[in-house]
Amino acid sequence: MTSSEAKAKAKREFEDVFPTLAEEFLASVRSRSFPNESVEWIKKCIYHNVPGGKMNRGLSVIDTLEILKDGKVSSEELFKARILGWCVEWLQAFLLIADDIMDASTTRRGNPCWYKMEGVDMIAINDCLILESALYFFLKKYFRQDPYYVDLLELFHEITLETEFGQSLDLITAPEDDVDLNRFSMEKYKFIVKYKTAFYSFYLPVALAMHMAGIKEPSTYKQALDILLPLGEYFQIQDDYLDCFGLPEVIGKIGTDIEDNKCSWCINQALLVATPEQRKLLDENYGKRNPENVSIIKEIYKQLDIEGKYKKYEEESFIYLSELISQLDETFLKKEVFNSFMKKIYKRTK
Ligand code: DMA
Ligand code: MG
Ligand code: MG
Ligand code: MG
Repeated sequence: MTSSEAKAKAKREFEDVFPTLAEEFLASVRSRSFPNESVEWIKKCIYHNVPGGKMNRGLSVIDTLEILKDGKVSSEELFKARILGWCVEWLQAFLLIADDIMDASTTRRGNPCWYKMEGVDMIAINDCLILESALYFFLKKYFRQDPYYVDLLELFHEITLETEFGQSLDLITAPEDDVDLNRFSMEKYKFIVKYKTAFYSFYLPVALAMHMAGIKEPSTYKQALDILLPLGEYFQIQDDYLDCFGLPEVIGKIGTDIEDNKCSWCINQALLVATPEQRKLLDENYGKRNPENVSIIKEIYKQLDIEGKYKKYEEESFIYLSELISQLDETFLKKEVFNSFMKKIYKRTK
């Protein structure tokens, strides 16, 4: 089997677990004698929001466990790693439903955002909370008897909180109808993305696998964090670049960062080099919903070669992150955990 066939197989086996989880959760709704309309609504919400992504986060739990245990993973452990992988994907579905409402987005994964679906609207707020709660239902069902159950609970709770703090700063730095580009800086940017993205997308999947692998030393988790947070920053910079320069049919979503007045990597880079005239245009046109204002911002990004700056940043990041990984002490961890993550995201276009 070639490595891409092996990858496809691992993905298929991961996906195969999903209907079981969805069914178990729906059965728990039925067991409360809820009318069928409730079950059908929640089912539709689950199938619209949980599967269908790239599943990098979920698959990373399994990949990490296999690397940490040198491939000596029993079929029961593999199954449990897949459950944890899906818990990350359910968490992500919860975060994305809320994120799309708050960012006034229209599409996600090539479909309308959940709150944009016929008859959904603000019911989506409660729906996303249900998806969040579902992951604790799965943790209880499959991990209640394990010595690391409390560690998993604490980890999910803590990482969710870090993400919510990050989303909070992301949003208050981008008020509607109050554009003030002086609020932005690369320092603030890095702070936002560490919290809103890096913890849940990078540290969480690896830390889950580490718990399953029986790793206990807090210093080992710290070692992982010190590499995964910079990797997460790189990932969100890619996301910001793609928001503006990616193809909607490839990334599956239509960018909104300029309209939303977001403290994005692109605007921060532009602010570093804009002439006073360009700065004036940025001030006058950023954070507006009108497509004409947006195209003026994109024109300045073009003049300032933000794309070129991004390509350079991407090359430099790869070197920096590879160096960081190469320095890792492998007593309790393995460089391959991080290199495999890097491979999943380097030069991604979606
Ligand atoms: C995403 O930031 C962060 C979370 C916690 C979902 P974003 O709004 O840039 O994400 P996207 O571009 O996918 O809407
Ligand atoms: Mg968003
Ligand atoms: Mg957002
Ligand atoms: Mg984005």
